Amino acid sequence: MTGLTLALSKGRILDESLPLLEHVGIAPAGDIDRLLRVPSTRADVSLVMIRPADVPTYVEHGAADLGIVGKDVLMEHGGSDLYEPLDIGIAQCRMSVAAVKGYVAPRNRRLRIATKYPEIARRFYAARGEQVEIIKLYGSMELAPLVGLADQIVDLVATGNTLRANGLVEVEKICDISSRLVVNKASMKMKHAAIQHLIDAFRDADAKRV
Ligand code: PRT
Ligand code: MG
Repeated sequence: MTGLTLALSKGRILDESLPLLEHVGIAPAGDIDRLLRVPSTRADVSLVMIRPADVPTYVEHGAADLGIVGKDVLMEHGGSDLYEPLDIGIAQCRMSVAAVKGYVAPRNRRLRIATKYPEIARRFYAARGEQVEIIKLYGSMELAPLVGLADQIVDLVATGNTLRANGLVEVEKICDISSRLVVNKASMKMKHAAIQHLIDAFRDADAKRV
């Protein structure tokens, strides 16, 4: 039997992954709040719980055969050393530029952009020929324009409540974001039948979910 290791993104993606996994016949068989490695109710599938930003690395290196991760993380990670066969449609949001309501762009200096996604931001502004200064943050981007750290932020928006609550407005959407199934390239060859079966099951589960 070919065993498969599936990497799950901890946090909000995990919350939305579990019901989908159940449709696929996979449930954790252990305490996912404490254990980093958990067997599943399917003898051929084991689970590893990982910080979202680390999922592409685990899958690229074959430490996990498959993973579930946000498109934002994949775009920021860059490269194409893994397959991305399926949009599983969970944890939907969008990547947007936001600024203080009524904000006017400075004329005498470069725009300052605060973000957890420097690569996505760099590509976005470069594509429109704007030279900007990018300030890398690890969270609470919404604060940066309020205290003069940045002119704009590049961040995820779902309901827009966080922006509104902080007096910010969405200036422009960069792209839509959802979670993806990713697969290690060697595993796709070596364990093709088992992985294809799982991809099909996820596709079915997503179709039935609505
Ligand atoms: O928190 P930690 O550093 O451990 O990891 P993480 O932030 O990467 O994990 P987590 O659990 O926050 O999950 C992030 C993943 O969920 C992202 O990679 C996205 O793919 C997905 N996702 C979907 C979101 C949102 N929706 C979302 N709304 N991630 C973050 N947000 C945040 C956003 O950054 C902003 O602060 O929620 C706020 C906006 O939400 P609204 O509804 O107020 O607009
Ligand atoms: Mg978070």
